[in-house]
Amino acid sequence: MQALIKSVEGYLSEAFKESGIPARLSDAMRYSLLAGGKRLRPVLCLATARTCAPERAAELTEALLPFACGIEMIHTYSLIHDDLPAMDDDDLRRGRPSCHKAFDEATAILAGDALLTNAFSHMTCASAPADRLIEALQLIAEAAGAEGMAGGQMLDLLGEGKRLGVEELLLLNGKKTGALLRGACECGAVLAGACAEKRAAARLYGEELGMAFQITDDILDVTGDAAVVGKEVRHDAESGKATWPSLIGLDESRRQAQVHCAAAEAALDGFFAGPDAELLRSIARGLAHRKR
Ligand code: GRG
Repeated sequence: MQALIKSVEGYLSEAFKESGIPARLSDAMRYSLLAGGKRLRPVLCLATARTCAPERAAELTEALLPFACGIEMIHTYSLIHDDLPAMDDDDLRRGRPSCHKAFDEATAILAGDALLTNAFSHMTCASAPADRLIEALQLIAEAAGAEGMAGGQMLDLLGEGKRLGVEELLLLNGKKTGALLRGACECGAVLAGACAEKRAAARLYGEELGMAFQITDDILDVTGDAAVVGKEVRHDAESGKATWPSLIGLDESRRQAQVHCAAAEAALDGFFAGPDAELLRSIARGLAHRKR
């Protein structure tokens, strides 16, 4: 995991230094991008690709790094926009002032826009056969777009102050949080040229991980410490959001998180083995106990 994170950090630290970008815009983009996220999505993309073609693991890391880091850029854009006053209105992100607090709202909007758009130019620089690359680009566009994360954010805003049921919350979470995590895993499999069965297993793993991730995020909002979590806590209840703890209670939420983590691990069984499959398993296992 640490080696993959190091590769991701190395790539991201060189991004958006170009002289053609107005300094204030590149400063805001790099401020948020290099603020120390967990880098879960690019790691998932790379580890899934590597476990689909273990004999080419090292070569794949190098070849797919621009794609994996593009996913992190999309994720960072979503956090910047989510923190805006018109959305979740959060002053703290990744342990420091949100982009619009450190800069200003207009700059934060543009930094998010540019990260999302430029992510696609980075992703096209991945070395993979053209048909696989096009399919992966399509998948990640759908995961981030209206059918996926952006659509989930819309449902989230529409749900504020309403008492959503389990089915509605599952749909909302599957789009808002799950789509990009699932997309990262599936794209890794597609880019590595995995067969249909392995691709479906990677997708299911990402889907279950996404559910566990959102449930633990909701739990952390109730039980976490802002200094450790790196963002404001007790925010969901204040903004009238439907969450797992509010719907099924804390204990049952913890149990459900475990259930989804176990299901994520189980999705890998019979399809993936070796060190990268172990990494994917340990990510699923660690999720239920995450502190940030
Ligand atoms: C603005 C289109 C648009 C979408 C926003 C990201 C998002 C959708 C909402 C954020 C709300 C939220 C806290 C969702 C829970 C899951 C989530 C995305 C958590 C943050 O991801 P981490 O924990 O963050 O991987 P780091 O900082 O580690 O990268």
